[in-house]
Amino acid sequence: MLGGLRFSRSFLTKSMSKEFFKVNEVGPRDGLQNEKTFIPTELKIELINRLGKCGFSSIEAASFVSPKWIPQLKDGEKVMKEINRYPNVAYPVVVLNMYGLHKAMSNNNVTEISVFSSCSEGFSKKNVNMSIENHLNRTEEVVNEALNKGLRVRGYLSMIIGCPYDGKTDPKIVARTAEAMLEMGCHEISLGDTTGVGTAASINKMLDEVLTVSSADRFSAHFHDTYGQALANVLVALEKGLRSADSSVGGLGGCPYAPGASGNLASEDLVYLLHGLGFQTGVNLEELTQVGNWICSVMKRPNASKCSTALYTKSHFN
Ligand SMILES: *[C@@H]1O[C@H](CO)[C@@H](O)[C@H](O)[C@H]1NC(C)=O
Ligand SMILES: *[C@@H]1O[C@H](CO)[C@@H](O)[C@H](O)[C@H]1NC(C)=O
Ligand SMILES: *[C@@H]1O[C@H](CO)[C@@H](O)[C@H](O)[C@H]1NC(C)=O
Ligand SMILES: CC(=O)N[C@H]1CO[C@H](CO)[C@@H](O)[C@@H]1O
Repeated sequence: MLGGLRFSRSFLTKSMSKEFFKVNEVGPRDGLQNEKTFIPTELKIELINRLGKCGFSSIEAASFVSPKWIPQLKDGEKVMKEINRYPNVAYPVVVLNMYGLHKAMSNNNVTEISVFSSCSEGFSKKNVNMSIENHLNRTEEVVNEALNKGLRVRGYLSMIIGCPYDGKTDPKIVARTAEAMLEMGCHEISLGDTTGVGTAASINKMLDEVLTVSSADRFSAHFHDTYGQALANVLVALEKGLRSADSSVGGLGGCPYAPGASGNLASEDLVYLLHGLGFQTGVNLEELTQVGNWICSVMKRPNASKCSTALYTKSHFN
C-alpha cells in the first residue's frame, strides 16, 4: 500500500450524483500571472465573462498587488469594474497587504479576497522577505480589516509538498499554517502544491495531518500538473472528503520553477473526471472547452487540456 493509501470499493462505485463539487477557476489570475504574454484588458474581461457563463461557482478574477511585481495583472481595477457578474458566482481577488486591500475595497465591487502564506521558510524569505510566522502576523491584520468590512477571505497555502529552496515540506507545518489561517477567519484554505511534485502518497500523508486541524469541507485542492500527477492527487483528496479544487481553463499558467513545464491542472480535465464520477459541478464542459480553445488561440499557446484536445478530434468522444 502506498503510504497507507486505501480506496474503499464504495468510493469508486458509489453514485455521487447528489453531491456537489466546487470547481474554482483560477485561470484569469493564477494562470495569466504566470504567462509571458500580456493579455489586453478587454480580453481579460471577455475571458471572465465567458467563464461565468460556463457555470463556475468561483472565478479568481484579478490581483491587487504592485504592478512592479506582477505587470501582467496591473489592470485589476478596470477588470473588476467592467466584468458581468453572474449570480452566485464569487469573484475573489488576490491581496497581499493593506495597500492592496484598500485598493480592492475602493469602489471595485470586491466581495472576496484571497491571502497567501508559504509553508516553506525558504520560499517565504525569498518571496516576502519574512519568516512564515511574521508574514502570518501581517496577514492577520489584513484579514481582520477585510472581515470587519464584510468581505469573505480565502487562504492560500503554497509549497505544501515541496519547495525549490527547502526541499520536502513537513506536513505538520502545513497543518499549523492552515490552522492559523482558519483561526483568522478564512472560510476556506486552498492547499497549493505549487511545484507539482506531490504524488498520491505524499498528498495522502499531507492530508492526514491537515485534517487533524479541521474538517475536509474547509479545504480545497490546488494541485499543479508539472509531473502529470494532478488528477491522481485530486482523486486522493476526494477520497479524503474534499469537495473543492482549483484549476485553470486550458491549463493557463506555466511553472516559474520549471520553465516550459505545465502549471495548473486544466479545468476541462478536472471537470471531466468529476462528471465521470457522477458529481455535479454546474460547469458546462462543452462550453468550457470552447472558452479554453479560444483563449489558447488568442494567446498563441498550446491548449494544455487533454480533454479538450480529445474532444476536438471527435472520434475519441463517447
Ligand atoms: C457589483 O456587483 C453586483 C453583483 O455582484 C452587481 O449587481 C452590481 O451592479 C455591481 N456594481 C457595480 C458598481 O459594478
Ligand atoms: C529584508 O528584511 C530585512 C530586515 O528584516 C532588511 O534588512 C532587508 O533590507 C530586507 N531585504 C529586502 C530585499 O527587502
Ligand atoms: C505575532 O503576533 C503575536 C501577537 O499578535 C505576538 O505574540 C508574536 O510575538 C508575533 N510573532 C512574530 C514572529 O512577530
Ligand atoms: C482544439 C485545439 O485547438 N486543441 C489544441 C490544444 O493544443 C494542442 C497542442 O498542445 C493541439 O494539438 C490541439 O489541437
